Amino acid sequence: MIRLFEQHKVRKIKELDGLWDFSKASEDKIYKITVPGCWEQHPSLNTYRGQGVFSTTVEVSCESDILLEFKGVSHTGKLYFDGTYIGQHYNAFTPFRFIVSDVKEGLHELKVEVDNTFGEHSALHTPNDYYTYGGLTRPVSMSLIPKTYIKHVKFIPFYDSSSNEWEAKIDITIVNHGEATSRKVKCNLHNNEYSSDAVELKSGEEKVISFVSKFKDVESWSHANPKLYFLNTVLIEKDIVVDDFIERVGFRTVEVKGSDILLNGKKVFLKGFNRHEDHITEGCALSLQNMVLDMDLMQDMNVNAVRTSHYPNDERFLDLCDERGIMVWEESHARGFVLEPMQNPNFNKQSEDCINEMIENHYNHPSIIIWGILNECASETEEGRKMYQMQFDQIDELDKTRPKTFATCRHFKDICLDLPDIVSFNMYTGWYQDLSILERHNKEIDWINSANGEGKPLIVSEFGAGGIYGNRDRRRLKWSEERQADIIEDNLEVYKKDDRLSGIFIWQFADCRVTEEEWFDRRPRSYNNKGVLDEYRRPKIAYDVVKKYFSEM
Ligand code: ADA
Repeated sequence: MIRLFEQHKVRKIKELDGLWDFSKASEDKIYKITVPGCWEQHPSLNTYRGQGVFSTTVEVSCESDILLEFKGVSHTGKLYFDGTYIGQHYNAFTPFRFIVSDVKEGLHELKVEVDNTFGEHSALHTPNDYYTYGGLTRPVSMSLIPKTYIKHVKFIPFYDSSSNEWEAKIDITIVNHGEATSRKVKCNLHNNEYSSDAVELKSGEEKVISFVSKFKDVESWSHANPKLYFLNTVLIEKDIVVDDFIERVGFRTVEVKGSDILLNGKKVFLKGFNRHEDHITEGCALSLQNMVLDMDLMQDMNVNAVRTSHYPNDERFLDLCDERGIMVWEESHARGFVLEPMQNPNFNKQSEDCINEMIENHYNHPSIIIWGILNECASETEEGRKMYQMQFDQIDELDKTRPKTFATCRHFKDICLDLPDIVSFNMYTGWYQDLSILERHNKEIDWINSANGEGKPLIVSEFGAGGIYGNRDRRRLKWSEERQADIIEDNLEVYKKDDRLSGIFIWQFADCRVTEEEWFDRRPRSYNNKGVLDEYRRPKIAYDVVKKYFSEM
């Protein structure tokens, strides 16, 4: 399953999920690896870091241009079709697609060289406090597309308070890979219909057809009422529908007003978790079943928000957030870089590509209400500031409808708090620092107010403690479940009384695997053990503490 709804009823699309052949670079042994999946699921490959080749055979039912879409390859994929190099993509967490023209009817070989090694070539996937797996880790699909097809549909809702009506701007991008031609476009959303005049397209031309319309009797999207609508767009040639593109959208606005975050004009308080895409049996390639389990568990703990720490998430999980009314802080890919790795010659371009692909592909999710960047990176340095500024400017170019933030840990020395719309800070008082949580919290906010963050919404973007599942200890020593629950409760006790806050995110939802290199000595089991559940989704004592507090906040 690629999305939680059907995106095409006319365009022929085939999911290429299943068992692909996989061989490690320069080895003949063939493994059968599931797609989506991680090669680490195989007992002989569960610590393999290197290159390898995935291959499968695809059948094309009639001569056509084909569109190959990969929702995620970890971390670099080089694509070959019938032995011809087609292109490549870096970053496990954003989708990419390539078109192969004039493919004959019949069987064809699809090959992907995959690399999850570390080094200068990989500025964002590095030895880190999470694991970079290897594989075709998100869904793969092949579509037969006409020479002129719909590339993208963007839905931009806004509310006209003078007429008390929802309006939206819809941008439809069409590409013509054939001879000069003309097409018409028709859109339908909840009995609101729009038809364009004939659109002339030169050969090779890409055109955006936009229109703005009021939408009668539609309901807004919110946590309490996550109302979604299908936006059906069709491309018409001589009265025949030749292509289609279905998006699922919601009518909502999000804005910052003074020190509040407003959803549809009403103040919201975000309470939730930081969640890595990581699971004991599936690595980062979570199945829909396990995504739904994570969502059910979070909602059982009364969350209303989730932070996709520290990278763009699988679109099926974002679809779940849309359906369940879970508000999302989606984050571009970066965790914990001091200045030196940010000066990797690939860092800026790989970051720019990730942000472009994150926003272009995830823009229509109403659940995403905040874009985040550069978690705990070098925001205390002038050179780091330039990169924060550059990335925030890039987001502004792509989307002015959502507030922006970054999570800092450069306490008392951050020089970038004037840049984000929302000030977010990661605190581990009670775990890394044995101080009074209330005193340390107030000292943090006093500093923020003195460092150009005053008057902005505030989010405690991370707080928590380590607890190893099954480590029960009446002495409540650190790493026991009891002490983890105590520290989380002590923090919640402070935050629930502070109405200066607009949100809190616990670190973290579930334990996740980390890279041994550089991290094993600080991470028992080579896991980040601050999950409120372990990697099998077994709840720790802290689970019921969170459930209780979040039910009251
Ligand atoms: C940081 C970081 C998280 C995680 C956490 C921890 O705040 O943002 O990714 O590493 O610390 O567990 O210490």
